[in-house]
Amino acid sequence: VTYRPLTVESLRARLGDVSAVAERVGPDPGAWRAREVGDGNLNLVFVVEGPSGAVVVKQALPYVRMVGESWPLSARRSYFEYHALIRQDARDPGRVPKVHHFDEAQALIVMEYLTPHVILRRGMIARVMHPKLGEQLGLFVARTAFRGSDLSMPTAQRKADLALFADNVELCGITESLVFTEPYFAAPMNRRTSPELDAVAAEIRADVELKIAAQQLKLKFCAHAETLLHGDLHAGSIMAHGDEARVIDAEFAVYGPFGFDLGMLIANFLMAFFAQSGHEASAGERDGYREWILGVTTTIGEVFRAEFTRLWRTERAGILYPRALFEDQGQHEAAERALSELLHDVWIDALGFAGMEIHRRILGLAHIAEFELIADPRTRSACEAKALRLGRRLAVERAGAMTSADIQAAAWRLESGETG
Ligand code: SR1
Ligand code: MG
Repeated sequence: VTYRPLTVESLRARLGDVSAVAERVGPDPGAWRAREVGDGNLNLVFVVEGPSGAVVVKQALPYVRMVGESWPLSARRSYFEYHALIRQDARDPGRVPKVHHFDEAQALIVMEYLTPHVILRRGMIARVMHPKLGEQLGLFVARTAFRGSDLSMPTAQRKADLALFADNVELCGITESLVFTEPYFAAPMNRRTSPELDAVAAEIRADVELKIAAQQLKLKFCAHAETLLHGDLHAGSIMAHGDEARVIDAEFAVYGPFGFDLGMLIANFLMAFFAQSGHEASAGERDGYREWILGVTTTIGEVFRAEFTRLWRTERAGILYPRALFEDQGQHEAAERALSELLHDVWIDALGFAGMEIHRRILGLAHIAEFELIADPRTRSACEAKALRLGRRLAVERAGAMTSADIQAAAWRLESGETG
């Protein structure tokens, strides 16, 4: 069947005989109500509701939605998203939406409707706190990282997955260009939201240390196929309600370095921290919320470390760091040392990737609502400039392995107006 994009009008006729939808929404498509709710950069997303319940239908378009048909993009990304979702659900059960149905030819996935969950970005603009957010995200990143790697998987299966996701060339290419390259030269698609940032952007483009760091990190991203990444784990890829967080939008999935998802995630909280002054009625009003955001970054790092450690001790069945070399010879301390050295390297990478993510969200094509919705350009660019400074430090000084406490202190110093 030829691929055709769905519309609100055509959806009932086209999905009426899909039992996975009828079972959850109701047997009579005439009673279904559909609305398009996609506000991301790439896809169509429909909520379909009926007498029995609701589902989400996500369909990939053959182009980049935020740019238009002038930027073709294979709808096959839906295939990678489907395969990533089922793996993530197996590795951290319940953290991603349940897949009800996948139609490869139509590049569409019918999945669980998360309600009343809200995209985390929106929540962080509205000052919403989620008590278990850091814990749940730390667990997700640790479990998917460990269980998608040669630390855990049978190696033939890991290699088959490596091959499967290696085909996700186009989305991977977006990350390679948009995250690691374009922010560091005058790329045609780059955007800055106010001329106040021109000087900082020029400084960044001329910054040799930073550009070398960016390419070192790009090399890691391209060539260190350590685990199956979510690949786009930002605050728009998380939905939350109360004490439940869910991770969505896995279409950028690819094998890459352990620290990539962790770094991207932490960067998004740091940016939300710096955006707060653009959303508060009076200076300092949101200090408690700022504390909460930074606390989440610390929790993510701590929980990641603790869970990765637990899995190292209990699930290390893959070809890497085999027990035969350590525990089976009574060398338990050596296994712990190997773990701690690995975690050190992962953290350093994560710091670097966090720096890249911050830069590209301010200087590149794809920006974030936390900054974009700050109406006053001077306030907005002041927030962005602080984030850019921290981003540079994270990337260039990553080998110094700043701790979460160091990052918090640096963020507060920048927030209070220090520039050094
Ligand atoms: C052209 S796509 C731009 C960005 O949107 C996605 O969510 C990814 O973050 C990508 O880099
Ligand atoms: Mg997305």
